Amino acid sequence: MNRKFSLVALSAALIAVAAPAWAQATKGTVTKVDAAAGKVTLDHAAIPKLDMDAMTMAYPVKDPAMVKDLKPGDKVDFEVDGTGGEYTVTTIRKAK
Ligand SMILES: [Cu+2]
Repeated sequence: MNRKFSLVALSAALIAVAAPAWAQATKGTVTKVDAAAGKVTLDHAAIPKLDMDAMTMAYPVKDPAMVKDLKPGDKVDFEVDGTGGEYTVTTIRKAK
């Protein structure tokens, strides 16, 4: 294997590993942040995996630090974990 090919293969492998983390991300807009309570209110698109329509709702976040740099109006990509009717935002980032 030559060096150039190795780099291409490595890059492809990294992309393959990195992609699934956001593959199921949902688009939304922040409407309110309550970092003290560890909550973020999102006007979000439908979330098929949770059978949830587009709506605006408040979600608890896994770690309050995740939302400290967010403010109303920010466009975000986020993921929600939902079990037993309890939804928690597990990842969130500003949309590019
Ligand atoms: Cu919702």
